[in-house]
Amino acid sequence: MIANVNGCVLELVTGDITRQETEAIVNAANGSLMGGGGVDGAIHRAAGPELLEECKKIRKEQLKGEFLPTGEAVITKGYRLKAKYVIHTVGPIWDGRDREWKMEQLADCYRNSLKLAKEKGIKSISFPSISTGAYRFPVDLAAEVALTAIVGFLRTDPLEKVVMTLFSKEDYQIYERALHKLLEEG
Ligand code: AR6
Repeated sequence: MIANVNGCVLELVTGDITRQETEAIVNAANGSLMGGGGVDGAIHRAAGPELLEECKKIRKEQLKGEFLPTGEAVITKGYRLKAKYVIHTVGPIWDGRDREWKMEQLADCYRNSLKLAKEKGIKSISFPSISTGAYRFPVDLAAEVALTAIVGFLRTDPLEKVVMTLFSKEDYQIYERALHKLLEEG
């Protein structure tokens, strides 16, 4: 599905984000930035070991040894990926509690990644469905939060292209329904 938001192409696709050709792809990382499973593992494998080296440097220098807080984002190069940059963000872990706060943190992941992309002059970016794998955020709620945050950002600050790369047909359909609903509401 393709929508136009304030002159920006917003596209939903199914597929593997490591193969996306947008200028940047977003990684659903954890605060350590040291890699992991899911999309994080796939991105590190496809980018090669230099990615972990740069993440270590960011932990040490930019974050002074601390973890990257939930909802925040940092940027590295893409190394062996087609994408020139990887934006790493940390989604909230869903445990059914603090629902509003977790939704806000998830929205922050999208807003802060887009903000960082804008600051770097990046024109196209792909997101995975942050927090809906190992972090167990319900996909229908995550779709609503993600798309509301993206559309809200683009309405004031458009890029050329934003892609949501969904890993399964089921997730794609959930995001498609959520985007239709959001655009109908205006
Ligand atoms: N391309 C696109 N989407 C993918 C890919 C891929 N190659 N691989 C998985 N997904 P998850 P989280 C989907 O678990 O929930 C890691 O260990 C997946 O099907 O990757 O934010 C980190 O280090 C799901 O829809 O991320 C953290 O510790 C979505 O990506 C933790 O998992 C997110 O699933 C983060 O958990």
